Amino acid sequence: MIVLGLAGHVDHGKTALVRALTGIDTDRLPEEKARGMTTDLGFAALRLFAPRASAAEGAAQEATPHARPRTFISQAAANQDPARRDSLPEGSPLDIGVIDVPGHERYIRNMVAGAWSLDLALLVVAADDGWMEQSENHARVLSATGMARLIVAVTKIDKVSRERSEEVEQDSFRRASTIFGAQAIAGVVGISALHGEGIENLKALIAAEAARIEAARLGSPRSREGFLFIDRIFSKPGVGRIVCGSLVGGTFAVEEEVIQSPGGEILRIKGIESLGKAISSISGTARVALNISKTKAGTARGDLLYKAPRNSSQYYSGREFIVKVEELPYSTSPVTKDSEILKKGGEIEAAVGTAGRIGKIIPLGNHPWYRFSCAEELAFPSSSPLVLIRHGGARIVGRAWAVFEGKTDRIARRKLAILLAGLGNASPPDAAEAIRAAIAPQPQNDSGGRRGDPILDRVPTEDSNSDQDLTIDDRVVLEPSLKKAEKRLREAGRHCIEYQNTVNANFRTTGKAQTPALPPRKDLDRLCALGIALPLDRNLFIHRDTYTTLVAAILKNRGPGQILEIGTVKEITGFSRKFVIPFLHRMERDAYIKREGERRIILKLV
Ligand SMILES: Nc1nc2c(ncn2[C@@H]2O[C@H](COP(=O)(O)OP(=O)(O)OP(=O)(O)O)[C@@H](O)[C@H]2O)c(=O)[nH]1
Ligand SMILES: [Mg+2]
Repeated sequence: MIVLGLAGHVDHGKTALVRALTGIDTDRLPEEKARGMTTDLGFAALRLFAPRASAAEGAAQEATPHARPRTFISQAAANQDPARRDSLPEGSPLDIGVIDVPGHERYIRNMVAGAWSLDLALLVVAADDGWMEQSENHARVLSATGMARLIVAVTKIDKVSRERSEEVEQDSFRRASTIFGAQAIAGVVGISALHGEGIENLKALIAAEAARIEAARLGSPRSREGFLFIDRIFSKPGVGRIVCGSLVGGTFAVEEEVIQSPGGEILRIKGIESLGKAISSISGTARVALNISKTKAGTARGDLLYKAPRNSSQYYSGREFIVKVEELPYSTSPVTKDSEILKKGGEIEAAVGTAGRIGKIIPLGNHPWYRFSCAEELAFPSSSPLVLIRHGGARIVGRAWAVFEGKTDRIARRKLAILLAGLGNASPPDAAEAIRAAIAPQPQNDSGGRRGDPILDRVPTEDSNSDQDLTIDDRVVLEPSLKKAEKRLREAGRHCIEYQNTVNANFRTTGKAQTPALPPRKDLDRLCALGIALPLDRNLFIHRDTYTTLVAAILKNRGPGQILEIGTVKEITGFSRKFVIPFLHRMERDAYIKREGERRIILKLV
C-alpha cells in the first residue's frame, strides 16, 4: 500500500477531490458536515492499477485540455532517478490509503499530523484563488517532513477561463518547485471535482507514481523496525480498543508485542485490520487498525507504537531535548526571517507524527543549536524531525532534529554549547554521536588516573551565580577584554595557554614561557563558554581554529578505521607527551578517534 496525503488552502477542494477519486466523504464529524469545513484528519481508500510503463508518463497530458503542458510533465519525468522509472507489471493492483487534512490555518496541527507518513502528496490549489497562504504553509510542512514526491492538482477549473487555470498551474508549479525542487513534482493536473474533468487524468498520474514507489520498495530491504503514530482511537463492542495509524517500515503481526511511548508500556497486538480486512500481519507503509491489549496508562492520539529497537538511540521520549534547527525554503520572501523568531527563544509548538507539544525553544549557543523543553513527555523516532509552529499561529518556523534527550542543568548546557559550537553545522546523527561520546563513561587515562574530561568535567568559573543561558548576542559581540584574549590565544597558535594555577599562566608547548602578557583566566573561561577557546584539560587551552587546523593536518591522507599513533601526532603538532595526551583526549571527545586498549582508531575525518 502507499499512503497519499492531501494538502492545500481552506476551501480549495481537497475533500471534494477525495470524494471524486474514491467516492468516500472524509468529512465524518457532525461539525465538519455542518460547516462544510474539514477540522480533523479524514481517511479513504482507493484502488488503482499499474499502467503500462510508457503510457504512464503520457497519461496525465492527454485526458483533458487542462492537463499540464507537455513540457512540465516530461521535464519532471526526465529528471527522475532512473531507478524510479521501474514500475510494477501493467495491471498490478495498487492500494492507496488517502489522508484528507483540514486547510484552515486554525487546524494546521491536524494537517501536520496527516503529513508525516506519506509516500506521495497531492497539493491542491483552487484555480479561482490561486496559490494562497496555506498552500505555502502546507507545502512547507510537507517539505519539513521530507516529502520527496508530489502532484499538484489545480481544482475548480470549471469556474475559470482556460487562461486562468493555466496561469495558476504554471504559478503553482513554479512555487512548488522553489520549495521542493522541480524533480520532486510528478506533474500538475487541472481538474474539476464537480464535473469530473481531469479526474481520470489525475488517477493515471497517481497510479504511475504509486507503481514506481511500490516497485522501488520491492527492490530495497525492509527495515525490521516499524513504528506508528496513533491518529484515531475508538472502542468496538466485544472487541476492545482499536487504534489507527500509518505504519512506517517493518512488520506488525498479531500476538506480537509493541512498546507504547511515552510511558514504555508493552502492549499485545490482538488483531490487525487493513483496507477493511482482518489480517495476521502487515508491513509498512500502510494504513492499519490495531486491536490492542488493555493499557494501564491509557492511549492517546500522538502516542508512538514501535517494536523493541535494535539500539536505544532510535527513539526519543522525554520533556527536554537538544535540537538542530533547520530553516525551510519559501516560494515567496518571508516578512521576518525564521531565524529572527528563534533568536530570542520563547514559546513554540513542536509537532511530530500525530503528536504536538507547546514548549520553549532556547538558543544553546549559536544557531542552529537549541534546547526544546515541554511540560508533557513527547516520543518520536530519531529519524523524524519536529515541525516548529509559531505558538498560537500557523507559521511554520522550521524543523528541528533532536540530537540529545535529557534534563540538563546550567553547567551541563554550557558544556554542551561548547561542544556544539565546535561541531559547527554537523549532521544530526554526527552531533548525537558526539554528545553520546562526550557523556559516555570515561576510561582511565595513560597515567592511570581519572581521565581529564576537557568538556564535561570543567566547570566554568565565570558568572557562576548567573542562572541565564548564554544568549546569541553574548557570542556575536565580544567585549573588548574578550577580544584581546581571543587575539592572544589565536596568535599563540600551537603554543597553548596553560594555567599553572588560577593566577599564573603561560603560553607553552614545551614548557618555555613565550610572552608575558596573558589573558585572565576568567576571559579564557568566557571564550570557552563561547566555543572560541577549547579546553584540552582543566588548565590547558587552545584556540578553536588552531585545534581545527591541527586536527585536519593529523587526519590528512588518513581514513576511518586506521590506527593513529601518538608519535605521528607529536610530530605533526610539535607537542610533547604532556600536551599530546590532552590533545588526543579532546579528539576522542569530539569523536574523531576512539580508544581501543592502547590504540587510537580514527572514526571520521574533518
Ligand atoms: N465549482 C467547483 N466547486 C468545487 C470544486 N471542488 C470543490 N468545490 C467546492 O468548493 C467548496 C469547498 O470544497 P471542499 O472540498 O470542502 O474544500 P476543502 O479544501 O476540503 O476545505 P477544507 O477542508 O475546509 O480546507 C465546496 O463548496 C465544494 O463543493 C470544483 O472542482 N469545482
Ligand atoms: Mg476538506
